[in-house]
Amino acid sequence: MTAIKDVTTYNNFYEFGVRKSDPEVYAHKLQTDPWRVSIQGEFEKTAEVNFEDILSRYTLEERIYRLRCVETWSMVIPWLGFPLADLLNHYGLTSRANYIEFESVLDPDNLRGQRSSIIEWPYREALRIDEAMHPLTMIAVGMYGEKMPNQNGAPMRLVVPWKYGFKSIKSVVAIRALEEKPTTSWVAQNPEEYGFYANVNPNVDHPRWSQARERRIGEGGRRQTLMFNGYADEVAQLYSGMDLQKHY
Ligand SMILES: Nc1nc2c(c(=O)[nH]1)N[C@H]1C(S)=C(S)[C@@H](COP(=O)(O)O)O[C@H]1N2
Ligand SMILES: [Mo]
Repeated sequence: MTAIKDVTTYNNFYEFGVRKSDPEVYAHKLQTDPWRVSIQGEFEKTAEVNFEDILSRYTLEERIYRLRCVETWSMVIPWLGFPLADLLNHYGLTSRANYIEFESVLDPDNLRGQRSSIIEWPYREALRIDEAMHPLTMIAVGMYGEKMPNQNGAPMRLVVPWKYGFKSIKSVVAIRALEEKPTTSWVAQNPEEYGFYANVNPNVDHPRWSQARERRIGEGGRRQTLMFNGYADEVAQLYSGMDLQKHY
């Protein structure tokens, strides 16, 4: 596991600024209480629910996952949470639910990064329904046995371990089940550089750098990046028959 000090002081959370140190410095500005989550779209039951009410429904489990950022650094983090599928099933997906879209908090008064337009705010991400329902996909509410630090996406965030870190959207306020594929923030920002799938793939380079290797935070040297971040046995079948050079 990566040292907790590194995981909480070296972050990407552009709502607080683009420097790795910004989230830890400014995270106290994130207002997490109360925290309302909106469940919308192709569900049997839509809802506006308090984070505590979601939390009280699940027994938390610890999952130690690799996290590989598209920028080529990586970590190993012990998350606390529950499968996203359990939350989706609670509200009941309709037969038209083909994608799940997630939205982060929008609060430019407190989130200084949202006063500049590096991406279109609020931060939005999405998964195909089979990716969202996969047992490895989780909603994390804590790490290292404690509740989630603000800079890591309090009070609840997505964790999708076989995809580049930007898919694992922090501080989620809305979950929408959709029929059509939505446009996500990074795809809108630069579709040549960031794809919808964003599966970790050492054979498909970013236009500006190689994805073959990674720097594990806390280690010297570089490691070989693994296909699907090492989760190929669990997830490769989701993409059988797809050209992963095209669907990056
Ligand atoms: N809302 C939001 N979620 C986000 C980001 C962000 O800037 N804003 N950055 C992403 C990126 S690029 C990465 S690598 C991970 C980093 O998660 P960590 O800081 O907990 O390691 O969060 C992802 N989720
Ligand atoms: Mo990232």
